[in-house]
Order: sequence, then C-alpha cells, then structure tokens
Amino acid sequence: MRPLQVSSCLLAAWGVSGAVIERQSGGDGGGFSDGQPIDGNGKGAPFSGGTNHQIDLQNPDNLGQQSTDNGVVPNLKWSFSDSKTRILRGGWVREQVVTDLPESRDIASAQQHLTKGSIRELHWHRVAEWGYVYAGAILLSAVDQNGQFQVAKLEVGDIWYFPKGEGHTVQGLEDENEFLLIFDDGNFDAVGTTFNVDDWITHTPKSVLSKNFGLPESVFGSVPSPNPYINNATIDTRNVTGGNGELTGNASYVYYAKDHPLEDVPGGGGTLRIVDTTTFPVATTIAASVVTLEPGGLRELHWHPNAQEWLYFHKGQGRATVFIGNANARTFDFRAGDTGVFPDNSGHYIENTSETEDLVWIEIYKSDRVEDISLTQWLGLTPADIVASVLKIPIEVAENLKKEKQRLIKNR
Ligand SMILES: *[C@@H]1O[C@H](CO)[C@@H](O)[C@H](O)[C@H]1NC(C)=O
Ligand SMILES: *[C@@H]1O[C@H](CO)[C@@H](O)[C@H](O)[C@H]1NC(C)=O
Ligand SMILES: *[C@@H]1O[C@H](CO)[C@@H](O)[C@H](O)[C@H]1NC(C)=O
Ligand SMILES: CC(=O)N[C@H]1CO[C@H](CO)[C@@H](O)[C@@H]1O
Repeated sequence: MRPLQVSSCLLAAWGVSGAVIERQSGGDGGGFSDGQPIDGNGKGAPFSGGTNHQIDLQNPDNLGQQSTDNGVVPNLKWSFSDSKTRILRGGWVREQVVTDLPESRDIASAQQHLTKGSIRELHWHRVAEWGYVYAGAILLSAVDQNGQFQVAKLEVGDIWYFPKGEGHTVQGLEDENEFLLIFDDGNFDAVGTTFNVDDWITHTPKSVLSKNFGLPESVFGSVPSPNPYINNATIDTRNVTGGNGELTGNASYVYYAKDHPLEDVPGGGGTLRIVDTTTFPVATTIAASVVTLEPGGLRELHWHPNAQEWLYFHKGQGRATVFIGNANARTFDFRAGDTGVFPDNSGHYIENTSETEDLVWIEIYKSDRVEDISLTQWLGLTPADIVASVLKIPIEVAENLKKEKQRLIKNR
C-alpha cells in the first residue's frame, strides 16, 4: 500500500504551511531512501509496476536524488555481483569486460579466488596484466624473453605487473586467497587475448611435442583437456636455477607494499598510494592509486588529463558525480564489489556515504603515470579578478582559494 502512504505523507507535508518539506528520509515510505522516485518538492511519483526494490534502495541517485544531475550520461557502473561467476575446483573467477561496461574500452578486470595450492595454469596474454592481492598470499612465477625469471611471494597489499606476452602463473599459498586482476584492454574475452599452455599442448601433434622437447610422446599423455583453468598441487616450491637470473630492482614484476610507506595526503582525509612508473618502473601501461577515504571525506573535484579512470570499490560505500561535458552530469552510488569508469578528462569527485566505514577503492589508468588536475588549485592559480567575475563570487573568496591540491578533504 505504498502509493497511499506516499500521497498521504505528501499531503501532510504540503499541509503544514504550504511550505515544501523534504521527505528524503524516514521509514514510512515516500522518498529516495525508501526506493521511490519522489523528491518531496513536487517532482516524481511512486513506482506502480515492476521494479527491483533492493537495487532502487542501493541507488538513490538513479531515482533522481541529485537535482544537479542533467542531460544524458551513459551507464558508468558495473557490479561484479552481476557477472557470471565461473566456479572451478580450487576457486572461482568473475570478470567485467567491455560488453558489461561498454564505456570501459581501456580496461577489463576480474576477481579471482584460489584455495591453498591451486594454480592458475601457465598462460600468457596479448595484453598487460596487473594484480592486487587483497586476501591471503600467492606465489607468482614469470619468465621474460631474455630468459630472466621471477618467483615471488605476495601478501595483502602487494601488486604485480606482467608486460604483454610474458608467460606466468600464480598459486594460492594460504587457505583462501583472492586478488583483483586488471588488463589494459576492455575487450579481454576476444579470442587471441589469453593463451593457456594446456590448450596449446593438447592441440599440437604429439610427434611435434616429442621432437620439440626431446622426450617420448607418452610424456604428454596426461595433459588435461579441456583445460581446467585452475589446477591444484602441493606447495613444494622448487627453486628455479639457470637462465639469465632473476628479475630484481627496477626490472621486478612485484611492488611490495611494505617497501613504500604511506605518505601524508594533502587535505588530511585519508591515504592515497600512487603506484606508477615513478615507484614501480615495469608498470609502463597500467598506473594505479589505492585510496582510503575517511567517513565524511571527499576526493576533491578533479579530472585526469592523460587517461580514462577505471575504479574498483573494495570496502564501504560512496557516491560520485561525473561531469562529461556540455551540461551533462550524472551521479552514481557505489559500494564494495562495484566497478566504475569515468570517461577520459571528465570532471568528478568521490564522496563517502557511510556514517562509520572508510571507503576503500582502487583507481586504474591505462598510462605510465597517475596524473590529475585539481579544480581548486586551478582556480587558486588563476587571477582572482577573473575567477570572481566568472563565478560571481566575492574577490576575497577567489583570492583565498587553496593553491595546493587537496586530494582527500577531511570531513569538517
Ligand atoms: C587435486 O584435486 C583432485 C580432485 O579434487 C584430488 O583428487 C587431488 O588429490 C588433488 N591434488 C592435490 C595435490 O591436492
Ligand atoms: C631453495 O633455495 C634456498 C636458498 O638457497 C634453500 O634454503 C632451500 O632449501 C631451497 N629449496 C629447495 C626446495 O630446494
Ligand atoms: C629505478 O627507477 C627509478 C624510478 O623510475 C629511477 O629513479 C632509478 O634511477 C632507477 N634505478 C636504476 C638503477 O635504474
Ligand atoms: C560520518 C559521516 O560524516 N558520514 C557522511 C558521509 O557522507 C555522507 C554523504 O555526504 C553523509 O551523509 C554522511 O553523514
């Protein structure tokens, strides 16, 4: 009987003094926080047909909550919960590719879980791969074209990068291990993007395998087909020897979080770790920021001059308005497990919408560097008379705009 409640509460609201009373909260039905497209100022009406109430409750901004939104902005959000999860012996994987989130042409992603001992089989990609461990620990192994190799243990917060084409694998070391995978091409599911060794061996004549490896044909009689995608094994890491030695220093495929203490962030509202070629030299095509924003904090209004921004929300909940040019702007609600994409050079902010929880997310750019331009800093470094006349603000306000980037602004 929601429609009746709505109309009676609206009548009551109008009845008080003829003044408009905002009814955005309160549990008795009739506003955005009740999952209804009704602004309490005379706009909107209840849903009378099919609607997914849980999704409506999670996305008040899709219901029209932000009166400053305008024009047409395509969908810029995809939830991993809407992806098909591929369940396997030893774990699972769920992807987000360009057909899920069409605006994300530069980046595709996946979450992957491996149980203890499970191995993502040996493979390589036509695209570069970037990974972030957020649960457990993994053993990574890779080899480059010069016969240099790396075998490394990564823990929570550690990051890896495999250049396009390098052969690699990862194995779960703890009971449960999970990580985010990023690829620098949105069309990740296209044939010709991933090459699994099991598949190649299975579809090569046995006589050729025998000649190639100098071994009897029977050696390859048990290669699994179809490939299981995840294999299992005991954890008995044999040392690798030979070749041209280990990839270390600037050539390393691994960024260890412990080697990079968090620095103070301008604005004081949280922490921001920039992982690009200034701190992780091999990562020439994927740059990242790992951000924690305190309750009430704001990632300041800014844009990125060099790339589209792709996002993964790891904890908490927040909202962002994306301004894509002309008079087009749209607000999106995000929570843990969502991904998003902000078009190249679009203006945006990210705001916490939780009372208590930090908002944690990862920003990804198909670039060698994280770059941003701060609206506050730009205005602060423009002649104050110009800023005052254009924005119709007092000149003293324009003169006192901060001249430093604020990045993560603390709740005041
Ligand atoms: C791998 O999984 C199979 C099937 O579940 C099981 O029979 C086998 O013992 C496992 N091997 C190892 C080394 O864990
Ligand atoms: C690998 O090398 C290390 C250091 O040289 C050694 O301590 C360890 O026993 C070796 N592991 C195996 C499985 O041979
Ligand atoms: C390693 O990379 C950093 C950052 O790009 C650079 O400043 C440094 O000189 C490099 N070190 C070596 C030994 O090449
Ligand atoms: C604790 C706190 O200040 N939470 C705020 C997070 O941001 C939302 C949206 O601005 C506010 O409504 C909360 O009060």
